[in-house]
Amino acid sequence: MASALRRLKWEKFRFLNNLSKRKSSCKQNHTRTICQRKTNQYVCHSQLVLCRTFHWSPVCHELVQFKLADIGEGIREVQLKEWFVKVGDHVSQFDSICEVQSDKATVTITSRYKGIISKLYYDVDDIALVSTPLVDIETDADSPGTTQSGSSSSSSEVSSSSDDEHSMQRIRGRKVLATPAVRRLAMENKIKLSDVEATGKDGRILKDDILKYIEDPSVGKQAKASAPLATPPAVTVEPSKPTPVVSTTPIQPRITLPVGKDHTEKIKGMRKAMVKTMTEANNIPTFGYDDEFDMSALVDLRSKVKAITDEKGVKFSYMPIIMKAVSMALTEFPMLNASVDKTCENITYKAVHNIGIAMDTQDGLIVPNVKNVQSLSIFELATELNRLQSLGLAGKLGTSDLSGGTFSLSNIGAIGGTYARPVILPPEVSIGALGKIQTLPRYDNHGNVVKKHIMCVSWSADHRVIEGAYMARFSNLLKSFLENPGLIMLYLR
Ligand code: CAO
Repeated sequence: MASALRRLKWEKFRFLNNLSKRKSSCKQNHTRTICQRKTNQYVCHSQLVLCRTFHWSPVCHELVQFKLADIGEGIREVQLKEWFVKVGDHVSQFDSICEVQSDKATVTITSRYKGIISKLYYDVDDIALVSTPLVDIETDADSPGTTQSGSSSSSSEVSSSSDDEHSMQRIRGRKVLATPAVRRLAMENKIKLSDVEATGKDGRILKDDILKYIEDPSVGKQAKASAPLATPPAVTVEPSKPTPVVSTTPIQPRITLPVGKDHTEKIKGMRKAMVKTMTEANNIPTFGYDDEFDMSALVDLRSKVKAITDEKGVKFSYMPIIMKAVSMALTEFPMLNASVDKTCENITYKAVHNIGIAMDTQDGLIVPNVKNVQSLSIFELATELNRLQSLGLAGKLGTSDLSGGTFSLSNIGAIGGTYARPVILPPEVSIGALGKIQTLPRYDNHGNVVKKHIMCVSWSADHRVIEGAYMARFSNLLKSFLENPGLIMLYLR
């Protein structure tokens, strides 16, 4: 009996000795006793670490409040979806405790302590807030979470900003997969997860990977350099929306290709003429008007006529028909085939229709014109257009072909595009741009969706002398000609 009493006193002495060591290891610099005996519990108030002793024993079980760590992506609360443990269960480090769901991700929370679950703080479907306790764990004496850093510093599960850094790390654009406990282990050892080679399922970084990296950091990097990129993405953390990665530094090219030097040259030739004309054009108050024409009938007609003109060696595009129709419409709207003087005091209605065609050549934009379109047949127009086009491409157009225009067309659709904003060629007062003829769905008169060949036409006119309504009426008449090529035959002189 006396020896049993002596043994009990000895155990009490050892326990108090341990307690004083614990006090001195508290990192909060408390000057007074912070772990004090209180209804057979020892409480470190600042860290919420409960050291419970139910009997005088050399083994000190700590009751740790395991808090919901910051799981990144700005998540502040989660819904508890499933518990994997119940009160009384023994858990080891990295064992799954529960699954939580945020509006962005489903996350499995794992234990960072070894011990017995003594309390669950939430029911399934409850909302748990980040930084609040999830479970209490009565830790084993050899629990890694407590022995590694000491009881006074190990209890808080709330991630700091450096935790965030760990939880959001990415490898080559992919999110690093690791449980919060593994992230914390990495953080405590100041290891970047992106430097560690992952050997877990779906590229997950395991505790062993971190430990291996601690032993030999060079292994992780070398392995990573040769690691295949095709590792499948996250399973445990499944972001419903990709998080944009915004770089704050400009991209530096990995390969420096030889770059030429800037060089300056004189603007001359056709381009010099363009500078002068377009600068002058910019002084004209211009309005724009757009419409779409159904070219289906014309596409059909051209395909039939083309075989005949091909036999005669004449390339037959849509332009000769469009030019003829434009000329017929200009006859009804002569103000568009006119010119004004520099001060816009006089307008001259032109007797002939010399229709300029904007041409894209190596030397730049040129606008030769087909003279007397009103008097030429469509086949003659095609022949004349062929001549101007071949001379233009050869850079051999003469002054007579390039001067005397009364109205202009720009078939930008021959290159591509739907709309353009053509610029008037002074002293002319209007110009039209033709978009690409595209196959598009449209409604017919019976409300059925049908396949149509649609071309958008954009007009520009000098608003000092042309009203919008005038231009719209002209456009409507032209539209009726092009949509019903039979009408061209009817009015052709
Ligand atoms: N939509 C669909 N196809 C078109 C088209 C259009 N708007 N315009 C021409 N095409 C077709 C032609 O029918 C021809 O088809 P095929 O090979 O089946 O016969 C093919 O495209 C080539 O036509 P093209 O360009 O040789 O002949 P064109 O008479 O239609 O046009 C020209 C001649 C000089 C207007 C044109 O070649 C050109 O240079 N356009 C560019 C104009 C330009 O640069 N404008 C911008 C001015 S502002 O900077």
